[in-house]
Amino acid sequence: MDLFVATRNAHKTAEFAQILGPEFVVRDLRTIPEAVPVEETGSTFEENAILKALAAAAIVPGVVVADDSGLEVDALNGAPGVYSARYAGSGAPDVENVNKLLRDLAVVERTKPERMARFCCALAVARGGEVLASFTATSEGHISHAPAGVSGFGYDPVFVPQGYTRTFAELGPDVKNCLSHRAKAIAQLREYLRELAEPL
Ligand code: ITT
Repeated sequence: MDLFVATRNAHKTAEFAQILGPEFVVRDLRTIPEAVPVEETGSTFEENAILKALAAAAIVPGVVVADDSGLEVDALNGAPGVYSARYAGSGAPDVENVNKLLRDLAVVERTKPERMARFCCALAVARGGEVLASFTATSEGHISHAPAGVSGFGYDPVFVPQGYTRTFAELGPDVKNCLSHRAKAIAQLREYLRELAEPL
C-alpha cells in the first residue's frame, strides 16, 4: 500500500516506514518541492495536523496523512507544546531547542523540581478537501538533566520514557518505535486504513 505522509521531517518519515513495515511504501513532501509550507496556526496538535493534511491533499491525489507532534512538560505548564519545533526560534536546530528546554527547567527547578513530560502525536487523514479521520496518542516519561544518546531526533536525547532509565536517543529506534506516541497513533491509523481499503 502507498501512503503519502505530509511532512518534510525525514525522521518522521523514517519512523512511519519502520512502524508500518514493508507492507507500506511511504512517501513525503520532500518528493514535491513545489508544495508550500503550511503555517501552523492551530492551538492543538490535532488542529495543526488537519491544516497540514488538507494542504497536502489539495495537491496530492488520494489519501494523505499528516503528523503534528511535540513535547509537553508539566513544570513548564505544557510548553513547548505546539511550539516544539520552534521553541528556540523559527528554524532553530534540535540542539538549541533541547538546550532551551534544559535552561527553562533549571530556572523553575527550585519551585518545580518534578520533570514529568509527555510526547504527543496527532495524525490527520484527508482526501481531496475532506478530513476523513484523526487520531491522537501520548507517550509519558520525564526529562533528563543532560542530553544522552545519538539516535532519533528532536527532544529524544532528553526524554526518558516511563519504565526506562535511558533516553529515547539511547534506547534506539527498535525500542522507541514500539512504545512512542507516534507508534501508538500509527497503530490506530493502520486499523483505519485497513477498514478504508476493505470493499463494502
Ligand atoms: P512537519 O511539520 O513537516 O511534519 P516538523 O518537525 O516541523 O515537521 P511538527 O511541527 O509536528 O513537525 O513539530 C514536531 C517537533 O516536536 C519536532 O521538530 C521535535 O522537536 C518534536 N518531536 C515530535 N515528535 C518527536 C519525537 O518522536 N522525538 C523527538 N522530538 C519530537
